[in-house]
Amino acid sequence: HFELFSKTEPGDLNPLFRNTRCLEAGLEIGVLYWHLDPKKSESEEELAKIRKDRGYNYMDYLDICPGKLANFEEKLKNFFTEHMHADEEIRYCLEGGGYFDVRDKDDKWVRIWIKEGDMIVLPAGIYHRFTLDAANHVKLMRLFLGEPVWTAHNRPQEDHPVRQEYVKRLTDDN
Ligand code: KMT
Ligand code: NI
Repeated sequence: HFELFSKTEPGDLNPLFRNTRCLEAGLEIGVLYWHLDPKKSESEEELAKIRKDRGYNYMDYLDICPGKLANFEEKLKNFFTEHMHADEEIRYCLEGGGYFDVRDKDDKWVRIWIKEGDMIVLPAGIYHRFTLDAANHVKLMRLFLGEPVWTAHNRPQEDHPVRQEYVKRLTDDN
């Protein structure tokens, strides 16, 4: 069963999620979204609560920027190759922006434009990819439940048990 785990009002949603199709897609495919403000202390409390509620004990930062990230081109190429993970992918955008493309239940791309303050959780098993926007820079907080595993499994992964579980949830719900 999926829920859009958001305490924000619809007006607080970023432009992509404000688009009805994308909000519906988010609900159906299990993508979670919050909008926080990295400059406000209330957001630190809200982030702490999300982390506590969902068990996200691990945290680090990733600066994706031509001069700052080793093997920038290669990493971007991998990020933009359609893949899934055996765990949730949790990202909080602190600076800059980028696009998460996720597959909807009809296997069409849905583009999620994240900018400063946007926090997103992609469910385990969802196919997705990522690229930078015109700013060509993003600073992300990466969260994880337990010891982090960043392994990307490139599509196709129809035999992967986590993929099968995800697809089963999608079809059970619809
Ligand atoms: C991943 O698995 O790291 C991605 O999908 C890229 C987005 S965050 C750099
Ligand atoms: Ni990924």
